[in-house]
Amino acid sequence: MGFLLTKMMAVFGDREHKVIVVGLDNAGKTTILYQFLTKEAVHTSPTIGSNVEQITVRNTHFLVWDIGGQENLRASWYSYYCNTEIVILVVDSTDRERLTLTKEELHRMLSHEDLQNAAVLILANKQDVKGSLTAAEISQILTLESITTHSWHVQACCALTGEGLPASLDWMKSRVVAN
Ligand code: G3D
Repeated sequence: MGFLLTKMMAVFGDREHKVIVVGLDNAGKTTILYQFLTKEAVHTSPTIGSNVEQITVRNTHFLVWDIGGQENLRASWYSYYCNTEIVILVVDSTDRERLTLTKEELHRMLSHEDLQNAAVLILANKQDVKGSLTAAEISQILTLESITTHSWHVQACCALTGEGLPASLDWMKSRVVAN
């Protein structure tokens, strides 16, 4: 029965789309994922290893992998790339000092062959904090305009309130529908 259901879902295009959530430690990845799931902010502890959750947006199913962002874990991000349709890069918009590192990680990631067909959603998180960089400023620092090989979108958000996250999900849905 399970097999039949899986086959039917494949035929009708109702399959899961793989999404990975990356970003430096403390960017807000776990908080965003739980906002997607519960629409409520939760208390988090640093992501150790990876968590995977299913999110459904109006009949479109995403399988979302939250990958740890500490330095030792970043080296293994590539092992999650295979079959990824969307990369969500979470940026701490208050962490000006590490944006150059984020930029390097982003461009390194996009040069990986397993991600050549993936779309990239950059979440400029922590917009509630006074003095945080705007989405436009982050876009400029990450040199997003230079990315011509991948579809990308930058979205300002606040994981604590959920502001900006519904629009992110809409963009994700539009990307997988376009493919
Ligand atoms: P990570 O999974 O990327 O490592 P977390 O990041 O989701 O664990 O979040 C790291 C810290 O940032 C948490 O604070 C979390 O509450 C906070 N945070 C996440 N998103 C936002 C946001 O939009 N605004 C603000 N102000 N804080 C946010 P603690 O204190 O638990 O370490």
